[in-house]
Amino acid sequence: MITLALSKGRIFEETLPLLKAAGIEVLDDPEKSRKLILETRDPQVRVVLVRASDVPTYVQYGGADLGVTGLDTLIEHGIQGLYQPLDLKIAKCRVSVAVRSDFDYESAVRQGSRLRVATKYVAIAREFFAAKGVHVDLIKLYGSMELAPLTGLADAIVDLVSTGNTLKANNLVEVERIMDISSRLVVNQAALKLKRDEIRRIIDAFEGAIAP
Ligand code: PRT
Ligand code: MG
Repeated sequence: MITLALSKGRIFEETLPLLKAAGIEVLDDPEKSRKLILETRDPQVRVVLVRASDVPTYVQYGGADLGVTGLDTLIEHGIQGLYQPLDLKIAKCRVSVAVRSDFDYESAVRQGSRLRVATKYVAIAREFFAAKGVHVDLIKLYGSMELAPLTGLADAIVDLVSTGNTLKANNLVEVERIMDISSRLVVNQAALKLKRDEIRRIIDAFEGAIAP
């Protein structure tokens, strides 16, 4: 039996075509069912639904053999014990720095001011500002980062942006692009040895179905 960890929402939706190409059609709709273990057309493959930020943990410790996770989540979790054979080129976005439109980020940086930065992505933010030589106090949040500059909790946020509509709706502007993000296939290293042929078949089918 092969277990694949996915999160509900955009990763599940955007992984479906890749699964189909691998002959692994999922038989339940996670938006309609409360099941956390989903059967697929292939009796040897099941899908488990976990929080997006738990996918690397499931795969690292063997709760799942494979998983699909955003590069953002993967970097924050750390890559130990995870084989990353494929960039699936789905759920694309970027990690950016954003501030209130009336905050002069450039001069704050130029003057060497200490910045308060709220984010869910503390590892990515720490590394980015350290490389720039900007001193920051990082405030860890778990969601609704956009609210932090509006309430005075922080000067800036580090968050995911795709269309930019969320920033615009909250009177925030993107002032730096830190990195481009897409989702990655991650594989448990022990499973790759023990179930080599089955896992290789899935990797190859996914690879053949990735958008150019
Ligand atoms: O909700 P939960 O805490 O369980 O997990 P999650 O929020 O990490 O899950 P989910 O499904 O929202 O995101 C899973 C992955 O999708 C992320 O780790 C990214 O790799 C990827 N992804 C791609 C995105 C986006 N695009 C995206 N736009 N994840 C989140 N967003 C959010 C962003 O945080 C911001 O609030 O959408 C908003 C911005 O969108 P725009 O289009 O208005 O710019
Ligand atoms: Mg979310």
